[in-house]
Amino acid sequence: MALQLYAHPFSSYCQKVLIALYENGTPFEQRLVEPDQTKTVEEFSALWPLKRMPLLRDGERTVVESSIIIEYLGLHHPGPVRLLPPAADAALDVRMMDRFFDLYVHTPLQKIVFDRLRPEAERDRYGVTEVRAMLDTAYAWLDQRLDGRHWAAGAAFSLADCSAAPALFYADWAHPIPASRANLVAYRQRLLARPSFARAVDEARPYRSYFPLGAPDRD
Ligand SMILES: N[C@@H](CCC(=O)N[C@@H](CS)C(=O)NCC(=O)O)C(=O)O
Repeated sequence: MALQLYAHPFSSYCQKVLIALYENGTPFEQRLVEPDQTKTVEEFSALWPLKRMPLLRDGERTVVESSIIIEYLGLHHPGPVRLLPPAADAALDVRMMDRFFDLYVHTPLQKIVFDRLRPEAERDRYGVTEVRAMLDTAYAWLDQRLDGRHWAAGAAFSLADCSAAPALFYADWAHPIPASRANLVAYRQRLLARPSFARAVDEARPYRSYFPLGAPDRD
């Protein structure tokens, strides 16, 4: 039975896993989680009451959390591209950068986006100011980290880059990366040029109107 991915093409955490699947040409069936797909939404909610995409089904096994799904794919459905290095110490660096992108780029980005979806009177201006400051700090740290590096951790494209690509893509829309952070700007461009991510970005194009802050007219 084919792997099934409950996901939406515009969702950044889903794109993180799509990149891993596309890197290895792993066959899977996408189950589109959209409000009008009621049967799929019901299945998804029953499988994972927390209702956070993506969710992978492998036969009777359910795997959640994007980083865990990518590690699971590497263990159970490996392909030519290893997204975690075999050496445990090198893998730690990849996992650290994966955590960095999720916690200090992706999480603040989501706060800005979800805040915009609230009724105006319920918005959290203080919280949004705080996470914008966190993004500024994260951008500054990443710019230094990326000095002389091609990918986020080690020499090869990894789980950390799967995490970075959609997080930086949308973070730059919500809170632009200053041109002065040249290493980070160049890294975001390298990610956009990676065929696996370019494909995910293309598949998400029809949904750009979903971006609550208004998508800019660029990638
Ligand atoms: N930590 C989770 C985060 C997943 C997540 O936040 N997914 C978002 C889409 S990008 C979601 O399902 N949002 C639905 C909602 O907030 O109701 C992961 O890594 O998979």
